[in-house]
Amino acid sequence: MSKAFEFNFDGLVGPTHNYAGLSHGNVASTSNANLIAKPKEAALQGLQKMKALHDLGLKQGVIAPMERPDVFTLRKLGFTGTDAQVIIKAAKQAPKVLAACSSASSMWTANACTMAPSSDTADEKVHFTPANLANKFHRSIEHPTTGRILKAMFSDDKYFAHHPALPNGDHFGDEGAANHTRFVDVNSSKGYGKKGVHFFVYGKYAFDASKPAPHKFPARQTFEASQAVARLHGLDIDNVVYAQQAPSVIDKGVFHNDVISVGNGNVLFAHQKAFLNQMQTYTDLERAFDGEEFHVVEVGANDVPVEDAVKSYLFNSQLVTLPSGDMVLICPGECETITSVKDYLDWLVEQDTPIKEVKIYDVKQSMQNGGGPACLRQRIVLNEAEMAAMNQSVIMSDDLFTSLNTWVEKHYRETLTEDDLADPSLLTESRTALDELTQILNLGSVYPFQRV
Ligand code: SUG
Repeated sequence: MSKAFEFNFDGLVGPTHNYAGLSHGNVASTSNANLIAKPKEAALQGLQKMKALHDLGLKQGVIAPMERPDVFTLRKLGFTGTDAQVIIKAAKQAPKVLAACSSASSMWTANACTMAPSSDTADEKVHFTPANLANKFHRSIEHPTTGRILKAMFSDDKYFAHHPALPNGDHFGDEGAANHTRFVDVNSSKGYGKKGVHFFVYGKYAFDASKPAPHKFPARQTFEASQAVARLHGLDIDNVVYAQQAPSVIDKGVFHNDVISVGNGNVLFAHQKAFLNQMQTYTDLERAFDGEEFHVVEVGANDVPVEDAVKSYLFNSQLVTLPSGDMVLICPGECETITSVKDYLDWLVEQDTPIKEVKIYDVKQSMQNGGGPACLRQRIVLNEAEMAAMNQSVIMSDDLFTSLNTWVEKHYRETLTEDDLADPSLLTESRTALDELTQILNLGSVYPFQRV
């Protein structure tokens, strides 16, 4: 098999980016509710990060946002009339429902799906399962369009297998790659294309109430959902490790595992309090790695308290391997302003660990809703044949970067508040922008308004 590469597919921030306090358990989302959002700045910040990683020699792509406000969902909830009337009525009768149907939350593409590379699956195809995001209404309405966008990016069924999202409801709550990491020895001749270890982290058991679970905030990912995704993707059970997130850290605001740990290649970078059975988790990963070198870089609670990890999003950094073979941690700006984290990072790069460098990017607009650099990207591993077979228009390049910047400048508002969501012209603006975007990215008619 040919060499495989890891892409980061970042979510393009949609034109309705706003702060509506929709995510109970996500401290940034609830504490920044009603802040004035800057959609244009948010989208440009995201594009800058994509371009920076592209310029580092990494493979970078882009995932289109959702159609918002979602009048189709509002109609299912009983709002009638023209599209404008639906929005005006929803704004009057149920403003929080309108806000949920207007969220630009699909920008956090770590939650778009879970994927498995062809090296790891029984039928040797690349598998995708969009996440049902069942725990949050505003996110649970993403997966049908996400599934269509993924199919428009990876359409050739000789190489790509697409599953529908898991059945909806709390029992099979699935948050996608935010709770899934694939480990692999990238130094082999196959690069990311060697058979990897799939690490699924869940917050609770759905069918066994006697097991530990958080008390204050919801556990979004269930053990049963993780198992279902592993089954659907045809993974070899010897190459799958499950671990439970510590309920105590979920109750401190760690709503996804990617807020407390991140992995890449043969390295796990994790907080000391991340997992319910921390030592067992490390042992299980080492065993699945089958005697090959595996590194755990653990951050002690005395160095970085969980609260500082949540505020800084230290673990929502992207851990990437540069073409030189060195690993770099791509951190959000907030890691520089929280003293314990800054001191830790200054110390880390002086140590003998696989993490050689730290780079800081400003994604503050996303951070204020609880989304750091790692939330904004979905990792997709493809070999050369699969890369040739995919939609080439979604791959980042100097030209695409220029087109997308021009597109954002043309269509996006400078500011947006929750009250502005009542304005029906936001729908027209958003659809005009997305119609043009589907042409830039060669996606076809993926949006509901393009399919009526
Ligand atoms: O699902 N925030 C998102 C943040 C997702 C972060 N993703 C990862 N950790 N992978 C969420 O809670 C806030 C929207 C609002 O309140 O307006 C929101 O949906």
